[in-house]
Amino acid sequence: MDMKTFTTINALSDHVIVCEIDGIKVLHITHPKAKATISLFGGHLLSFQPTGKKETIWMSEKADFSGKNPLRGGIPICWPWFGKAALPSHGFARTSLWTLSEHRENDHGVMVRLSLNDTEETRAIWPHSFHVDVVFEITDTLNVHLISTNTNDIPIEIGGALHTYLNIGNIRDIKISGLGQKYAEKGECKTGADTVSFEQEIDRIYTNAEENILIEDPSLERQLKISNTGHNGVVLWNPWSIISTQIQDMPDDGYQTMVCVESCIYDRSVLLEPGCQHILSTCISSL
Ligand code: TA6
Repeated sequence: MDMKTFTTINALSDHVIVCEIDGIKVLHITHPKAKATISLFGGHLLSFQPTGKKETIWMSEKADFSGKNPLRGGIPICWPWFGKAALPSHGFARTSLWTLSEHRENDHGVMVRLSLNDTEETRAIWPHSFHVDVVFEITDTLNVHLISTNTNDIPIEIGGALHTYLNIGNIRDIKISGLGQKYAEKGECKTGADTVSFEQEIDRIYTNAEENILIEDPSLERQLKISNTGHNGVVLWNPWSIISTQIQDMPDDGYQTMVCVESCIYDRSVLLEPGCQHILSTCISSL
């Protein structure tokens, strides 16, 4: 991200500074292993760049930092549901203000933990108490863990996604493997090829992905490796040209340099017993 657009507020440590953009507080992390930015609005990672490598994450230059709408790009946190299981679409976590609850650093990198608890506002949308943490480990790889805790005395059903927008050279050139062959698209179950390339909109939930998903990106001369856990599906999304022009906070040609590969719990399929936790994770490395 272009840090010129941010105003520095204060330093929390050698490697973490707090900045502000349009009233939204952002943590800017610079470490010998990597740099990253994380917004407290949405608990949202905006960028991650391992040292000596190109930016991993795609962020829309038209993203709306007013604090009223979800941020387009980065890693939006969809929670406590994915998609239109209820309203608002993708849940309320991505438009909530998270608090910084912990940060630590050593020679390997920086760890940041943000937290979210229920409020009167969230209970009006979803009538449960909860505690959610998102832990970002910024090292030469990026690890993100979304930890949901049921603080009620009844079981609750949760879903969600780490809706990662990856930065790619050109959507027409990439090839993705490791997604498996089985997917659901527009409500239909289908079987596809082992390797996916793009020539139109794709919005699928893969239900049998392998441990490692690989993106071959010849224009950026790299491979991205994504390993997800705690999920029951991997969402693959690129809106392509027509939908891109309909998405207000995305440049018309934005679809050419992004692809979403998401660690997803669809259908609110995690039943959390009282006092129990669930961890949804994604780990992204640039090879
Ligand atoms: O994860 C894919 C998806 O659910 C698509 O269907 C598409 O709508 C996308 O997310 C973006 O959703 P948003 O609400 O952020 O515009």
